[in-house]
Amino acid sequence: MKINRYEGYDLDLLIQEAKKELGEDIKILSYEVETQKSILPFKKRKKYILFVEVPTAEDGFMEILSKEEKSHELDRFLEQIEKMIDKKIDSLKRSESSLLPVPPHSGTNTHINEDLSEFTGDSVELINLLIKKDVEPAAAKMIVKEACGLDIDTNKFDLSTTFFKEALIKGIKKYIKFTGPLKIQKGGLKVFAFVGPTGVGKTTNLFKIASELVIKQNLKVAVISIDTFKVGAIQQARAYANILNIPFFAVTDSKNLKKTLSNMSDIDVVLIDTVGRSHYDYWRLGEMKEILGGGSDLMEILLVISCNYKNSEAMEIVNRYRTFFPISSIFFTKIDETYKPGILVNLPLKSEIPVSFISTGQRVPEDIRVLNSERIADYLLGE
Ligand SMILES: Nc1nc2c(ncn2[C@@H]2O[C@H](COP(=O)(O)OP(=O)(O)O)[C@@H](O)[C@H]2O)c(=O)[nH]1
Ligand SMILES: [Mg+2]
Repeated sequence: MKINRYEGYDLDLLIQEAKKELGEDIKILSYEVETQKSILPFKKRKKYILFVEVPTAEDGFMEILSKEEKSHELDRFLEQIEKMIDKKIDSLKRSESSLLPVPPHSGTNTHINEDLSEFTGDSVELINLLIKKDVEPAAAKMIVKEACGLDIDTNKFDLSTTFFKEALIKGIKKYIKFTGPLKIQKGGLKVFAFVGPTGVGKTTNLFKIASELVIKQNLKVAVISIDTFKVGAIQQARAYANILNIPFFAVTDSKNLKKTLSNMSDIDVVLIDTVGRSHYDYWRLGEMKEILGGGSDLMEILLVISCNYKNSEAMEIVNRYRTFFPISSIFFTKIDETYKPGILVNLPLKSEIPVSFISTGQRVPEDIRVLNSERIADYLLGE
């Protein structure tokens, strides 16, 4: 017996394909389902593997095969079935483990057990919507409550506006501080340092800001990189600086940073790029604190955090970095890579650190926006 194997994401299409190839009366032996994981949870999809018997001429001759040949044929068939059963068991084991309870940070169904008894009407709907977007329940309630009044009939809180966006803006404004655009004065040196874990988008976004300042605001900008750890990272920053035709310096200690900064009399803004240190690496974070200390009185420190992070992970990063650096704002990146942007609310609300910018993609310089309450409301209400 010969077995054909068809792989694809639509079982019906696979059956059609088999029929096209082998005729209408196909014999389906079995099929397997594999759930394929993706970094994006909503992109999870099922892959099917369909096994169909191929009606060969040999099958017709089975009757005239010798007893020995028949038993060989049977052995081969049984062997194939055994293999298929083993594979099936493996795939069942795999799918069983993917059915384990989802950790609470994912936000899935967390709203079901949430006590919303003090709310009624639209406010309940809005709170549940926020929770689905991974806003922590307590934060969702605080924000929505801000836009509520007491309903006379039920004596419960309900939205005092019919517009969700308006309600959210009110709550967000109450609890989250926004720095607005960088505050820069021509002729007075300002220094901004970008810190945060590796790969969050520090270098890329520093240059988005540099481009805006140089091209649109006609300011004199210099870039200092203290990124001495990640191989190639200085080259990346240097290449961007060359394109913008702005001065670029690589610095490895605090003395050198102080000296470099003291020679910036004709510069309006210095942007400092740093190496992405693991937030668990106290030694290296301490080393970076040491170096940045060389420009401390002038400096504002932006902590760059990717919206991809789980809430608990992001909070951990903020807590660790803030023990080393006085963080002036949180700079969010990669909003385009998540559809659950609750982190935009949870992090500033819990940490009480203001937020500054949001990076919306990889394009330099266009994919960056100053973050404000309206934008956060749009992200939370977006599909
Ligand atoms: N999708 C997406 N990618 C981004 C965003 N910001 C930066 N990146 C990408 O993330 C990667 C790491 O960026 P990089 O600036 O080198 O990170 P660094 O290690 O923190 O300096 C690069 O491929 C960037 O293009 C963003 O907002 N969205
Ligand atoms: Mg970098």
